[in-house]
Amino acid sequence: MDFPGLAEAARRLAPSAPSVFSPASVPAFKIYHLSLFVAAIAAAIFAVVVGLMAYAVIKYRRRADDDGREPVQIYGSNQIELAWTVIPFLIVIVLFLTSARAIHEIQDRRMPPGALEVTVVGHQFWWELRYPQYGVVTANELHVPVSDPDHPWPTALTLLSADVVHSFWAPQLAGKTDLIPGQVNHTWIEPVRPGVYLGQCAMYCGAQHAHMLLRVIAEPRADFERWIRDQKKPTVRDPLVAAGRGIFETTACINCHSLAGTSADGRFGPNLNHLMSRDTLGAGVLSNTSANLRRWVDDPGAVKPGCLMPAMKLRSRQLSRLVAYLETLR
Ligand code: HEC
Ligand SMILES: [Cu+2]
Repeated sequence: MDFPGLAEAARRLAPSAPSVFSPASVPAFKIYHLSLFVAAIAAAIFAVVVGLMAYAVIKYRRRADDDGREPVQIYGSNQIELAWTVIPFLIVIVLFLTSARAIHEIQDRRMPPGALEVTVVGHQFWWELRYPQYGVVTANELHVPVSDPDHPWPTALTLLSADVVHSFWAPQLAGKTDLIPGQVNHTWIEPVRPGVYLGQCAMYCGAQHAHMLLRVIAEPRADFERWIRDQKKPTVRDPLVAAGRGIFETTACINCHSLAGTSADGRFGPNLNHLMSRDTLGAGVLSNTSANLRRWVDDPGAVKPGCLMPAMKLRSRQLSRLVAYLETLR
């Protein structure tokens, strides 16, 4: 049997290489074009300098009929000195003006009314993602709409930190912006192609900094709206997993995690609403399968050494029940 839908979904979900050379979002295009322009000027300077050097080396090489006397020396030439001062100066002015223009276009962009707003809070070693317009909270996987040039729908990001300095960087979508405790920073992305874009904390923040991964899922408008609707639905409460829910609610899980419809309202760890709608666990260290979920809850430090969730030392049966309950959070 053929599953065209699945193949399509796989293609859409396969993340592309997180390279600044394959931009997919409006600010990333601006940065990319600027870097090409700067590289072209640098390449032209390189070619001129190396070309003149090669010319001099070859033209004035030692020859068999050299008479051993020093050639005529030239001292002071206003023309040459003027040329090598004025030309570099003009080049610097051009580089300065083009960079200033790109920075202005990115940093001072006025967001159209209706832009999606997301608050990103950096935590040691995961990303908290809040959608104040919709009352949705999630972690590590940032769903945003694809913007269509006729109806731009950019995403305005407000960047905060709960602990130390982190940095938000999805190379295909925008330049880096730091998340600094006690300071509110802003940036924006505007993907123009659907896809999964990988990102990474770009400021060393502790033991598991390298595993503070981010996935940005840019979806066509309808898919994004469906995702929001699904996230707003109450999490399923299956009576068969009541035992697992009991374990969750009577264990320290609730002090660190929030879960709508339960007594859990901690903010130290990721919000667990619709946990199973995420592709990964632990900010990208594990794919979100039932075996991995069990591994994670059993001993997160074994998977992500130094991460701030302790091993809860549950007995195997308790763990099975708890995981069965978590698996209903679709
Ligand atoms: C001391 C606070 C703390 C306690 C207690 C705690 N957690 Fe966590 N939990 C965290 C932190 C912090 C993370 C994020 C770790 C990271 O990615 O670096 C996390 C991550 C998770 C994740 C992965 C979420 C995701 O989207 O990646 C799950 C699932 C989870 N915890 C379940 C539980 C369960 C179930 C319990 C109770 C048995 C529990 N936690 C107890 C702090 C805690
Ligand atoms: Cu970091």
